[in-house]
Amino acid sequence: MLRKLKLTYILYNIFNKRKLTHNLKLYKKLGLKKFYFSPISSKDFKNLDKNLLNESGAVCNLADTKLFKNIDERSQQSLLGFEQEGYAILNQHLPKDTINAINTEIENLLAQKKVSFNNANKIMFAIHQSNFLKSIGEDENLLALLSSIMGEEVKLFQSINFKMGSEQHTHSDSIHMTTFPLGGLLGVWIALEDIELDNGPLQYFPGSHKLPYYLNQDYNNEGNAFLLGSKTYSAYEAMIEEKLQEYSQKKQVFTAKAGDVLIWHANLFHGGEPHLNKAKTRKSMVLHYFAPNRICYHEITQRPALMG
Ligand SMILES: O=C(O)CCC(=O)C(=O)O
Repeated sequence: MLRKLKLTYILYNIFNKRKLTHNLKLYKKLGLKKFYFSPISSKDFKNLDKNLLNESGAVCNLADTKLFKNIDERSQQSLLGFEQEGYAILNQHLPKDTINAINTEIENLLAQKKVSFNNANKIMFAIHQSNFLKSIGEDENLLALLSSIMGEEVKLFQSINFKMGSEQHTHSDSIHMTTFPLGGLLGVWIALEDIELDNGPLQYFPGSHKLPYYLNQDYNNEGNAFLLGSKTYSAYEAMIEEKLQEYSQKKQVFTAKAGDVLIWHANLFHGGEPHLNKAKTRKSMVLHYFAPNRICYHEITQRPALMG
């Protein structure tokens, strides 16, 4: 019950002021009467003009970025198709020694108990415990490439490390890391070892980013002034499953070599395939980037995002 009370989150937010003030100047521009700790969700934006937040700033053209110029032609073609497909694959982007160093860093952080697996078998925010991991996510060439894809500046928000496949049902990250205007998020998925059909590869649905953004109102989860919506996360997953059928979306599976990278759009449907051979690991790292010129929040719990 406490998890459905908006007050619970408000109290939590009050003690995290430093990480939550980022939305305030944007609320002001939109004329939204909110405090840094107030709940926020798509319901608040229903009659608002997204053009009021149009501070995109100058970013480099994709083809002019250093990273684009230095990758192979297949990866360049994939990047050029991002707008159409909603994803791009950079082949063998990270060298073997970097991959080994990331895996060693995670082992060390686990041994030192600086990070741990949560109940979904994920290590959240290891970038907050390791300057080395943070530097991978904040590599200036990667940031410049991602900003060019977004058409505005992006900032590293979150990391997730996996040792085994997530087996996560298909979803769009826009239900977890939502922005107003919509679309201000990118995911970067890095294979930290070779990943085949039997160790839980990433799955994704090319072109699905062009489907509507499915948010609380689409599965009757808006709640009221005091309570969050009452639906479970599996109700969201069931709705996405229905949409995949309704729009005949075709799945692809990312069997990857260590060092391969897949970048996805904020609304690309994706998830984890079953991890069939548990004798094998599936080491990977996901980095999520927000466009800080947009309001960044979590639609389901209606919480502003904690920007570290
Ligand atoms: O790595 C996976 O299996 C899925 C990851 C994912 O869905 C995510 O980070 O949003």
